[in-house]
Amino acid sequence: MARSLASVVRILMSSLACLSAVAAPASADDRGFAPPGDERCDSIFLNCNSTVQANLAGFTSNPNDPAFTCRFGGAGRGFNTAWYSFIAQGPTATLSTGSGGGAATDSLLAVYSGNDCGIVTQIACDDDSGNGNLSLINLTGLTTGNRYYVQLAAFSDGTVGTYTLNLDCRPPYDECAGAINLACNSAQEVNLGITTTNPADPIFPCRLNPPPGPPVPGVNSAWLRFTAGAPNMRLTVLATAGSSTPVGRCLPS
Ligand SMILES: [Ca+2]
Ligand SMILES: [Ca+2]
Repeated sequence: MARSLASVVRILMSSLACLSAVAAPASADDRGFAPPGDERCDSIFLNCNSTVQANLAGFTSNPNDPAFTCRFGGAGRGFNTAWYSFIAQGPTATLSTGSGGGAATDSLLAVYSGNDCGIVTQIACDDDSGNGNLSLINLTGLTTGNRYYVQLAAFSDGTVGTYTLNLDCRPPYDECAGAINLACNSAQEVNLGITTTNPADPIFPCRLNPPPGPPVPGVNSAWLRFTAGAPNMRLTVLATAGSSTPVGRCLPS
């Protein structure tokens, strides 16, 4: 099909999002019982595309916790460390902390690889890349299906409080601004199992048997873009289990 330069192609298939919620950890009590998530091997599972609240006052500091290598002023342990883990859905993910108010103004965040909780390797660490002194990590190079551990702590005793921790697993191509390039005569795999539905996406006017009611966009849209390599082009979609592979071909005019 003929398109102008730098046309953007939108691909649609149906799939399920991974939106869900995780309960906040229980607080430690005065008898010293460790709450879930207080230690790495008892980490709280963090669902993709979810936000949890961590009241660090309910967690304890363990001298055996690994130091935050990124800590402002030099490597060191944080205060009241909480541990989370997640399963990578793709090569990228973003972790960010927010403040629940009060003293919670300065977090530390680190990520470790290692499916065995006893053998972990730090792959990322951040102190202040978020708002103010909050933490933000853009992860790349993750292995789909592998477990990663997240270490959250307060920077100081005076910043122990309630933080939010968000895990965003959406791939960049989930939105038009992150469309991946589909070169002429090539194929790109997009995984519609990890994209999400944006209600602001344009609708497909060509859709067969649309549901009753106002028009709605397709489910779990992914975005690709191409630069026209010839006046006539053909776009096809090949489906594989859980994924689809758009193929762009430049045809002789
Ligand atoms: Ca702890
Ligand atoms: Ca910080």
